[in-house]
Amino acid sequence: MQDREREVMLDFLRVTETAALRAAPWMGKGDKQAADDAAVDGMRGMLDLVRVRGTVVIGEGEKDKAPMLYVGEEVGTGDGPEVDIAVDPLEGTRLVANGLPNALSVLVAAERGSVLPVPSFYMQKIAVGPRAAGHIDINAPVRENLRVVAAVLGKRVAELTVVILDRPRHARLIQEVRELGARIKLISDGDVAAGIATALEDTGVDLLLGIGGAPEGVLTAAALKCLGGEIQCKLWFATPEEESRAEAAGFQPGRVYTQDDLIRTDRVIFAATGVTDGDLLKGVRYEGRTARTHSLLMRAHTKTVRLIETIHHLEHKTLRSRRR
Ligand code: VTB
Ligand code: MG
Ligand code: MG
Repeated sequence: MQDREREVMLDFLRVTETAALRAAPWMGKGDKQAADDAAVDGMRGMLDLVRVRGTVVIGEGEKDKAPMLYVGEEVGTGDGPEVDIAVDPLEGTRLVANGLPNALSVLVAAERGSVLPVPSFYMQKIAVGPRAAGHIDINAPVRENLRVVAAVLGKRVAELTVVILDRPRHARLIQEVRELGARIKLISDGDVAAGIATALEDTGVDLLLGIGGAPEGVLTAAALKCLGGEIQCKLWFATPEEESRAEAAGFQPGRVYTQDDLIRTDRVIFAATGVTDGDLLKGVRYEGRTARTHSLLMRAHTKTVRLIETIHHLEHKTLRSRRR
């Protein structure tokens, strides 16, 4: 994709901004499906305007189950660089439905063939920011990872903050981290935001631990490549059936995937826009007839991190749609 990246980056930002603006009115309405549909529709509509030959490799699922942004769908104007597109139009649908923090719209674009096309399995994950990168080991005991991360961050284990998805599958992990004395932030959803938060100053988040979505792992990997953090993931199966399906698709259970296995290039762009207020980004705010968005736009090649605040004049704007 070389330096065409510089030209298309802002267009990708428009894509996540539009998805966030479309999802935002659904905050607190208790309808996660409607929030998700709005984000998907806005994202898909806006992608039509980006000058790339894009193929969705991580999206809303299989073609027969998703009307838009399904795996294999071609997006973009059809000229320009060939790219893999990985998206979560609304990462944290339930967060929006309940008005809870850290819902994001996320898009990753990378050189064609570089994004691991992992289906919607689960992955066990450990993620940290730049200072602790190179020091973690997903196969080591939790105790060891906490000890090492605390040491490189110049803290005591008791001063670490670990984010864990609040799920029954994490009962033992939570107990273990508590026994080791670290602080925990239990989240109902949104481990992409949590993974990224480990790599940004001022979020108060040191580590992400636990099992979340595999597609979310790939999106987090792209962000951490840009930020110099590290993520290690292993596929995790809820059922033996899932395990055989993964093996049939060529995935090796037990294999450790790092950010460089999930995204095999540094030609990658990451864009995210906040939907609800969160650790990294503020959510969509309305002021009169304008809406304000906060986004993160970055690429791994130069590692430039842009925090972009945008004022949208809603009456001068059609929040693009695919449906009409
Ligand atoms: C995970 C997590 C996501 O949904 O996929 C979670 O990675 C779903 O987990 O960040 P369960 O199946 O246990 O509910 C999110 O929290 C939001 O998409
Ligand atoms: Mg989604
Ligand atoms: Mg998600």
